[in-house]
Amino acid sequence: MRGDNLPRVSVIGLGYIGLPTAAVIARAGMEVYGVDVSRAVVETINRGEIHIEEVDLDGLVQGVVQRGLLRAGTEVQPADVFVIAVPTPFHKDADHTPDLSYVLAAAGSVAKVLKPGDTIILESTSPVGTTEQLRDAIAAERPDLALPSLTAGTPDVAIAYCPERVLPGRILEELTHNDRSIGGITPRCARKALGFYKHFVRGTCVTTDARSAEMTKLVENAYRDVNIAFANELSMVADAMGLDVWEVIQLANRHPRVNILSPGPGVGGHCIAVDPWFIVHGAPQQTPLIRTARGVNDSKIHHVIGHASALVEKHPTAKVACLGLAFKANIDDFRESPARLVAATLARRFGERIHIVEPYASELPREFDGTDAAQIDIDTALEECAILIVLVDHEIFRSVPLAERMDKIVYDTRGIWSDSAATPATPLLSMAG
Ligand code: SAJ
Repeated sequence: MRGDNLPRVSVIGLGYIGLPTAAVIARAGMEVYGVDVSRAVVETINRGEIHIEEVDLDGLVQGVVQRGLLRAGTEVQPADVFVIAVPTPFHKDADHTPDLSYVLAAAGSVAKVLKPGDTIILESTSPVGTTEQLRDAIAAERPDLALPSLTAGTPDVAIAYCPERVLPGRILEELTHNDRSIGGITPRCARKALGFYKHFVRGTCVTTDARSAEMTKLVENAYRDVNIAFANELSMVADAMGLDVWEVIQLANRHPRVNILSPGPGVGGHCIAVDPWFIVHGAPQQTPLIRTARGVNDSKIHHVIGHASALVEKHPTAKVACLGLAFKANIDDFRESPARLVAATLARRFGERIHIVEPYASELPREFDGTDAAQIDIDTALEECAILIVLVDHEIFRSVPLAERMDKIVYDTRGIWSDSAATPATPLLSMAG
């Protein structure tokens, strides 16, 4: 059971961030009540099982559920600390307007059970000013409580923003060891939240104000997006010039102050492809570089579709295997995945010639409905398909030895098979990512 003097915690949103966070907090001895709108998710967790793929998460959740430290439900219950980890997508309008409806809905349900002394922490990646909006939403519901502001006196509750910055595939490790920026609506709020994170974070926790912490998180992901865009632009330049982009990057990275990232089929996931828009939306006149980087990364997907289509058309009788649908290596997350978009477009264009290899998917996603594309395993692909299009750098693809793909026509958008270029199969063989 929970340790003495430890807070009771409620984690709202039990997805890729919320569930591991809830489990890590519970492991530190705190009693955690997780809340999710999905009854199926709640039932899965209460059985000690998980609904997402993440290294070592299954054993951890099973253990903390068995010890009675983690329970889940669909309604928010009273707690001492509320951690909100719900999605923050953007609307599909031209301005990429942030959609804060999940955050504000969570604020509404927390408001119902809030009591003096409680702490609310928003972890969802959010546009600058969201934590204050959350505070205002709670204030509207609970006029009986004094909420924090820089001008008012001592508040009844603390409200802070503390972004998660964990990498899928390394979430448990990074949740514990990464440094954290903790932004309070007031310095007192930040100190209150800091006390909570100290129970389970080993990295350094740095306090700041809520708006700076919100911006810090957006800046981290926009920085990565801009740098990936540079690599993707280089890959398209290399294609135009007939150069091997992987070799050029490898050579350039030998410079002590150059560290170019890897080109790929575009940028996916729910973070890097989304968060830069929150900065652009907040300061449209000041963000030409961030906006252009988003455009470059999106255009890379169409570049890959064009090259792959040309290759498939050039070999009209060849069977084609698209390797991977996930948005990055070794995970089962297909959200905003360029690989999924490329493969589905090829399936619509070329029908039954297209085969999909994705060890992390039990079935093909909805985009493939109505197409004749079939899901096969890597061994069948190596036996039956003459064209291999590498879209994800899963370890299982990376480990295929040259001997097994010697006679294949390869389009490697991830640069996992640098030795392929030596195979005399087609002029498109060494095509850059
Ligand atoms: N990618 C490339 N080339 C690269 C690196 C990545 O094409 O050199 C692509 C990936 O294939 C993928 C996309 O970019 O499609 C994003 O992958 P990622 O590994 O860069 O990042 P995410 O989305 O898994 O996680 C990011 C991380 N942010 C940073 O590294 C700054 C993580 O720390 C954040 O916690 C996470 O976003 C988040 O939740 O915001």
